[in-house]
Amino acid sequence: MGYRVVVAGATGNVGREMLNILAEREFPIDELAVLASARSQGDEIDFGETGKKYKVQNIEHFDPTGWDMALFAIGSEGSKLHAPRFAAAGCTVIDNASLYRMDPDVPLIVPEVNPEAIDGYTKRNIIANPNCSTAQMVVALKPLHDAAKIKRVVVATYQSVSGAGKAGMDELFEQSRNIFVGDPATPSKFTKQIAFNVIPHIDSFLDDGSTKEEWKMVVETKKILDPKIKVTATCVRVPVFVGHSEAINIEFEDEISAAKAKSILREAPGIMLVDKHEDGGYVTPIECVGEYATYISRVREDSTVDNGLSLWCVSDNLRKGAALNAVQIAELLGRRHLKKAA
Ligand code: 2RA
Repeated sequence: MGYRVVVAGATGNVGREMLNILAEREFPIDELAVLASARSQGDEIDFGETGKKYKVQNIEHFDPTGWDMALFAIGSEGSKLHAPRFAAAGCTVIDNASLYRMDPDVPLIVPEVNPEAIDGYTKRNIIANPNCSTAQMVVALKPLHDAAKIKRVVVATYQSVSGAGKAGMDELFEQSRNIFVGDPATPSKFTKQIAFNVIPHIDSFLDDGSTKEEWKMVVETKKILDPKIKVTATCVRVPVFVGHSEAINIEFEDEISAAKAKSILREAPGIMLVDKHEDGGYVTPIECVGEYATYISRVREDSTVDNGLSLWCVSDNLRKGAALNAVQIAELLGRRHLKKAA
């Protein structure tokens, strides 16, 4: 006996990965509904590599009554319109948008970090999935925080264009091709040329000069891991198709050596430590595509502060940063709260 599951936004980068991962992990599904906007209604979509195909239904006309859970990847505007309607009909919404993340009545969950917080979902029947750059960082920070208490984090991100959706990927592809054939590389989705360039700007600017993407890393880390941790972030878009990278510097209350940190990370859930002091003895975004793990490399002591460490962290932003984490939340919800499947 399984669940009646909805995937909304199924034609986008994250929605497709949600379907792939539900199939790969053999999530117990009795019935699946695949939704998107009116534009995609009637399109056929693959359910991972199961060979099954589903017709896309228009979310506007879908009645969520009797459905157990809905994985949403439809952006904040879509979530605002539809999440309350699904939740009120008894269908638990696992939402990838930023809209509800900081709502005190909505748990913000990374299953390796704060699984117990999911119990609060009954207040609104909505569970939020964190921002991609936060998700992989808190997976890396959690076991180290448990060991030596983190005081402060300084992070610089190197975020792939798939974080900006299919349009971002198309823009990198087209600009690269145009540059090779001598055509203009005009920006449209991004604010400057992204091919052969980097852009220190993701999401909108805030009054203090930071960006919303940077703010998300600060407030979401506090909500998921510990409100006492100070975080300062610089978020940068780079010409990589899939896979976000982060250079993370951490200051701890207690002493922790690089060797100790590595032995902790080696055992930690969701983490793969690849850290050899030789050419290529670290992970780059290309190698993390299609994988579940958050990869950690370059763990070293930072002698410029007391109890400091620096490390490199890479993960598939469409998977751990979005779809995989959402499916892991669905699994957690099933285990802890829904009685049907094992
Ligand atoms: C990005 N944070 O990479 C977004 C995706 N969630 O732009």
